[in-house]
Amino acid sequence: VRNVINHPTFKSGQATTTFIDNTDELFDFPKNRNRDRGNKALQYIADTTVNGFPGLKDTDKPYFNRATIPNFEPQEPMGKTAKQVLETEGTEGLRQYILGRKDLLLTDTTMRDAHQSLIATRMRTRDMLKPAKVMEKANPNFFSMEVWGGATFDSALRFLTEDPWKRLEQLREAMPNTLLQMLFRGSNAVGYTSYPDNVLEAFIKQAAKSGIDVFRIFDSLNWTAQMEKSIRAVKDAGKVAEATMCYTGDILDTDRSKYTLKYYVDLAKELQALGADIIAVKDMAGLLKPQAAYELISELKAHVDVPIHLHTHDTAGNGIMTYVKASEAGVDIVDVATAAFSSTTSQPSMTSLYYALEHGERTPALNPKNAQRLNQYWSDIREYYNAFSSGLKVPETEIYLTEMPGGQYTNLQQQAQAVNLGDRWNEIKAMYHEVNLLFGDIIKVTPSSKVVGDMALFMVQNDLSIKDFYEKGQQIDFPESVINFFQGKLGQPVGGFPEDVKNIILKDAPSTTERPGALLEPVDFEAVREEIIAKLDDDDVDDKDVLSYLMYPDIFIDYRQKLEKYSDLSLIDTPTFFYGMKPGESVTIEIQKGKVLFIRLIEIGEPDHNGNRIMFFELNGQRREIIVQDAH
Ligand code: 3PY
Ligand code: ZN
Repeated sequence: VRNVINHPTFKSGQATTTFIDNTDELFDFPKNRNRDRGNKALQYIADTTVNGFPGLKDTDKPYFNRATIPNFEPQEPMGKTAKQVLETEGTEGLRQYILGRKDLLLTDTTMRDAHQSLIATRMRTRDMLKPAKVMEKANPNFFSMEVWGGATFDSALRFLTEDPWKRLEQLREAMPNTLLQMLFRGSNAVGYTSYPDNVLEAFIKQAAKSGIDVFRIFDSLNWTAQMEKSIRAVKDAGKVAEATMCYTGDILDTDRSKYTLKYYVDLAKELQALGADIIAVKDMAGLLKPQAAYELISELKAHVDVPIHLHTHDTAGNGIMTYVKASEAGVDIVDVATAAFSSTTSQPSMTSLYYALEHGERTPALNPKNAQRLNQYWSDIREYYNAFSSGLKVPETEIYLTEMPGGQYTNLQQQAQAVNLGDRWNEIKAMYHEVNLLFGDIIKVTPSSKVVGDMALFMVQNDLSIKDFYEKGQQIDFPESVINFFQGKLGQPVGGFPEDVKNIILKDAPSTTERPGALLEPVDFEAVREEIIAKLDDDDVDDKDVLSYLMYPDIFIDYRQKLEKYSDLSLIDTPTFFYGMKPGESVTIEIQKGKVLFIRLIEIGEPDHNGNRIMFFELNGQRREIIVQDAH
């Protein structure tokens, strides 16, 4: 009826008796995602209970403590926060504010790199949102919180059925006085491939609008040509361009001549000339040893006048020492995580660093007691995700040889397990090192690190040695990512490609030395919107959806279909989201403020001859039956 009375023909009084029969659009009913939320949630819980969560072993739901926020005494900020400075005095004011601080400033990576590097980026928005407001009150003096970018965008859509944009906007609202920071992969944005310049620009503009203040922009080969456009776009948006140098090798090893102290100082000068507001040293694999940190930071401070922000991973166990030496050399900001999400492949612990620097000139303005209190919450949250922590349990100094990024470590291990090479992990790591040398000793960070990882897996899987590569390579088809890399699709590595290796890999395939983004046609955003609407048969597609689709086309469509089938899954508690329910168990889902679904699983029926099971639930006291196809 609503379609009829709102139709222009009807409104203008021109509808005749054939109006309904001849007007097809009257039968286009708007989708109502909220309709029948209860049944949709039950369907998700039933499916997960019977068939498990993708990628998790079939286990009974473990018992978890309920993560609650402990009491603490709110802390007063020391004058204006960095966010307030940016808002009132702009990027130049912020630069001076950072340089004028004596204390070592901190960025909290718990909600981005830390969980990316420890639990395969599986942390859900609800677990971040719950403490977000109080984190700002407990510790208002952080320089920034890294909460977005890197793999979080992909993971939210692909594994968590969440809208990454919504996460950002919710965190923005919860933390109005803190700079929010993201990791931006230069020409690869938050994906693994190059995007046209107008996509990068639109993405940055939207991210700024949705809440990002500080953009850490890197290129996976340190090729500044691929960072320039993004730096410009961030500055045009009035936000902070943190241009990044990825650190690899060892500047103090005189046998290695590629990534030297001079190389980094020259690169920093170049980034400053391109308009960097801050320069980040991104030590993604945790290779920057303490003494090297001292020398690198001292030289950078002597040669550039923008602040230096240091990022490391604690894989080898020397992270705190590296930060202490960097602090002595005058580094301005460093990245840390809450203790429960720190150490090994993640960042060093914020409270460990605090105590390492206590009573010194550069003691961070952290309230360690509050940080410890809130860490109780994070410890319980970490338990929820235990099944995804397959990484290191202890420091691994072999990383100095392997040079594998913290964010890749758990992922590659999972990839190896998926192709039944789990027990050859040590061989894979050794091969990763050999492949890196074969490729000419490249910077390894997403997506170039994935190329090295894919090749290492391929070599081990096919029992190939480097000698075999040279002898039989002409007859071998190499993985697609490796071919793309040698074609120049990720850009140009420092010192170029080794020609002999390139010929063996490419055979007759063409290659380019041009910037890949310059070869791509600009995207017509309206045409893409139409394409999505057609695929989804739903015209509820906004600018953010278009950007998500451009990053991950199939995954975005899949995400929207899951959303349609199950409704908003972010409302389900994390243990139930991953493990479903046990017979006899009750859970509650608050679908709106004050509107709560009480769910009890009564019984799981036996499968019929088609493998269908009936799941008997109680929803707000009423019996409901849900059918699930048992995929076992
Ligand atoms: C990412 O690009 O996701 C990274 O964390 C690189 O270190
Ligand atoms: Zn990192």
